Amino acid sequence: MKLEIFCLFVLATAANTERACDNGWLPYKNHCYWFSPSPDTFHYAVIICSEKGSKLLEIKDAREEKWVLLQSRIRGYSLVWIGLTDVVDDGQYVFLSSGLTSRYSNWDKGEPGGGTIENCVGLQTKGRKWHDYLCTNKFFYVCKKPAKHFV
Ligand SMILES: [Ca+2]
Repeated sequence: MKLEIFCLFVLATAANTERACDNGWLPYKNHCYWFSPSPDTFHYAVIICSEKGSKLLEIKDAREEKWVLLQSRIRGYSLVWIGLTDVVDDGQYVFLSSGLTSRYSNWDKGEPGGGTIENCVGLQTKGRKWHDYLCTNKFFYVCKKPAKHFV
């Protein structure tokens, strides 16, 4: 009897998770994340995320970043694009979706250092720091959208 109740609980939990995020998306703190199977340019990553009804990852805080790093490293990514760019005003990095500056930042020493040449931000999964890169580089990326209900 106890085992049956436990099984029901597990099933209910699994069903909840499925409703919160579509297949292929991972839930974390009220959001769903999709990890790209292949690397692409910053621009193409933005298009793919948009087509999926989501945004290229905009990191809110160190905790979320830590979780993304974990998920990225088990997939063998060495770097992921994040949705920050200074393409409009060099040196002024803003979120791609809102145009606003990020409260959280995690630049490596001497970064961003690419001037007007490098205008897109990548998170290095080994160094766990941000660097600016040529937007035409091809890196793995993460799409993010709100979960359908809180998990
Ligand atoms: Ca720049």
